[in-house]
Amino acid sequence: MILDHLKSIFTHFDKSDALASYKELASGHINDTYLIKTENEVSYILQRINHGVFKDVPGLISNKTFVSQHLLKKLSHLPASELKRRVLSFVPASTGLYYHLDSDKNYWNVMVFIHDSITYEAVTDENVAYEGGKLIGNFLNLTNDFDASVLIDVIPKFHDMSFRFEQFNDALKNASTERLSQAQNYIDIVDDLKEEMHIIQYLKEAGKIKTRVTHNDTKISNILFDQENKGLCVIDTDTVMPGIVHYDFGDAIRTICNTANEDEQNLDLVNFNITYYKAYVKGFLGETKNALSQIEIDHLPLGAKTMIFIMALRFLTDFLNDDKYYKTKYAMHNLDRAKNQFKLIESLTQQYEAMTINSSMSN
Ligand code: GN1
Ligand code: MG
Repeated sequence: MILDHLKSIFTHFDKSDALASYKELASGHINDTYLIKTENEVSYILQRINHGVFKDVPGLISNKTFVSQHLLKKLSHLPASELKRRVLSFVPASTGLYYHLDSDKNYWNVMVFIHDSITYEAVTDENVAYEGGKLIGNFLNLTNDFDASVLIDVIPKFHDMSFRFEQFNDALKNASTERLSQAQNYIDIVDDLKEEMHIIQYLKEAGKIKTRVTHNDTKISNILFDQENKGLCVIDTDTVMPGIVHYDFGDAIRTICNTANEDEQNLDLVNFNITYYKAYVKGFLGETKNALSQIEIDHLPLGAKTMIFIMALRFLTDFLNDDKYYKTKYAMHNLDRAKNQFKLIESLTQQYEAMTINSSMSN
């Protein structure tokens, strides 16, 4: 029984209290996440990290605890009650480590739950898009002087386009004929976009785009808002590592400007919301514009398109691989996710000119 198992895991984190109830939070695609409540009525997030995906879990845990420590220092002017809501706080196990390794070789970690916070799977309010941009921009600012050399590459080449194409090409070779034919139209789209989707990577490799500390999973469901819809805290810092601004800008746009959820099957509902894009850009550049070079700013729209594409490509690759990587709820789930992302690219492309960043967008 899950309850008994979670109870026993929790004893390794707090011996003076006990887990009383749990609720699974099923929005993540990789880890198992539970909101738990203890007998003393304290709420925590208890998480089992997928060590098939994350090969060095202790390294991942030290990355995210380092990031929290850095943010705590940067925000130390805030009152303690506010600080607790702005920075993820990890609970050490009785060993002193910030994880527990169970007898099945599973890694668990615990975070303090941030009360009175809201998350979204899709945005329905322009102000939420603006606040999201502000918070992601602020995260990049706050981590700008963070010593990236203490971070491990949790997933090497995570957003490297050539690497994702290699995986896609391997999947094409090994896929079943049935899945290949179901995916054919989308395989053709991938080919058509291939060159354009490498532009940002080439600029990075040529040293024209700076490497920074980035979050790498800035989807809307990883942004906590307070009851007034002000951005509160960026969560899920599992993938924090060196990267470029376009990853974080783009992955947030991917989810904030999609008029539907990431796995919506009715593609008529999936469109790129340019109003939310402009609101997000305003919030984002308000925080970051002095830290970004002109070439970085000029390529933000392409960064958005590239990040949507990379997710489409990864979902399609996993579909061809018979769903080995992402959690799926039904047979066509990964293909539906890929179709959704390709539809979003199509809608974005129709409005691409209006996405060009100009000075009036940031104020
Ligand atoms: C995965 O597990 P989750 O939901 O935090 C994935 C991200 C994708 C996202 C798509 C380690 O994140 O890269 O953007 O799904 N994380 C990993 O929703 O692959
Ligand atoms: Mg994540």
